[in-house]
Amino acid sequence: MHPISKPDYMPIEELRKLQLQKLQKLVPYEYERVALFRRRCDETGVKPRDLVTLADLAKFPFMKKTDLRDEYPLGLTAAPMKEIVRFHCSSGTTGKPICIPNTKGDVEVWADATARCLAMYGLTDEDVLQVSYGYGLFTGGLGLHYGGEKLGCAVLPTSAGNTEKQLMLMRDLGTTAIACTPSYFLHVIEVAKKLGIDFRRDTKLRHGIFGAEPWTDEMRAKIEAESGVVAHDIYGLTEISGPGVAGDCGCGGLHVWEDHYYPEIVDPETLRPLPDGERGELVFTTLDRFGTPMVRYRTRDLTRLRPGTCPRCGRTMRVMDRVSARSDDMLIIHGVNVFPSQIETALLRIPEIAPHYQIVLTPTETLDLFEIKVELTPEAFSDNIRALEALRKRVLAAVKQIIGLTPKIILVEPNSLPRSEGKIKRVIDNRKK
Ligand code: DLL
Repeated sequence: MHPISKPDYMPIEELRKLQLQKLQKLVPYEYERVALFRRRCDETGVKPRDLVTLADLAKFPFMKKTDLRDEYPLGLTAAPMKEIVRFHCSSGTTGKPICIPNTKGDVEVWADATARCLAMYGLTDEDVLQVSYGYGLFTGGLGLHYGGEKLGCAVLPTSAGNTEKQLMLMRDLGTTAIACTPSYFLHVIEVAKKLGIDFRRDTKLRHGIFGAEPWTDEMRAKIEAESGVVAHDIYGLTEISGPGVAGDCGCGGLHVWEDHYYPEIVDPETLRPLPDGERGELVFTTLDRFGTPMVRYRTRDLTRLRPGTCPRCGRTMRVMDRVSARSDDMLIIHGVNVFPSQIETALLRIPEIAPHYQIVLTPTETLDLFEIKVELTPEAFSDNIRALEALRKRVLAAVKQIIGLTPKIILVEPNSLPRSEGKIKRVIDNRKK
């Protein structure tokens, strides 16, 4: 075991005690310094001293993304500017950005969390880690960079894009692990194929560290089969630090580093806390962040915390299911709730379909038009109309079986849909315009 992983196995009672101690420091700190939080607590009639047990956290008010937007740029900042060493911002999909100032300690804690993920995936100081997440206001690049350096990896900070050069450096410098969005890695695979590069034969690449967007188990299987890497999941969000809040040990879920980030699951409608095992909205309280501390931040991500200790690795930090959906990603189509990940699951079970698709919704005078553009693999692409029509019907049946609706399936040529360097946009909802 790498020394960095030691806290992962902390006995549960010790962990709960530590969490309470940290909360009893964090909550008064936030109350004293962040006016919005103080006002909300006062309106709710709760005081920091009411936090006597971990269960008391449920008495405190929530924070959400609109609070960060409303308080932009620095309304939720708790530390003086001389203690701030870095800003990260996230634009989100609409409107004003959010801005998260980090102290030196915040950056160190975040690097610790990310390094622990990397160690859990099996990386060591022998690894060459190519960081192909974007560097800049987005947390992906710098987050993995600091985590990789903390573990002692040789970090190659390529950022996203310029894929041919990425592949050259990967070969020349012996990259063993790449960190990027799963959708960008799909593009890296394609470009490698075009250049005649076989990852297994021509590179030392063994690990992919993928996150920042939902990706299904079917996508994971496809990536692993095509590239030979082990595809690891990494989760996080700017408001809570960035990548590394949780990672997977191979058990199919993600361990949350609970000594730094305290997770809760709440019912997204009633906002009541739910017990481990039940699915709902993930909420985090940061235990060690002082630049922009968060008490009960609503992530909008839907998942559940698995009860008990991980049977695969014995880490005591709770496992959450992979995040396949955000509550605000849900599409209401013809009155039915549909998550894009359900469509991805259906499509990727069909071998002739490449992992590239786009969901397009357009208003009409009657029912909204619901189309799915689906890219064919080069092998499946042909001018045999009958074969293509049969394939289209199979795709439609697979999608219909999962979502219960009948979209218009449009098979498109290989390489015709947009590719991404960062988070991919798979839904074009013209109804919102
Ligand atoms: O995406 C941080 C990150 C960078 C995570 C690199 C992993 C790797 P934001 O841009 O603030 O931060 O977006 C956070 O992205 O609330 C989820 O909805 C989604 N997300 C992040 N990781 C995953 C994942 C970064 N592994 C939002 N699976 C989160 C599914 C993810 N969704």
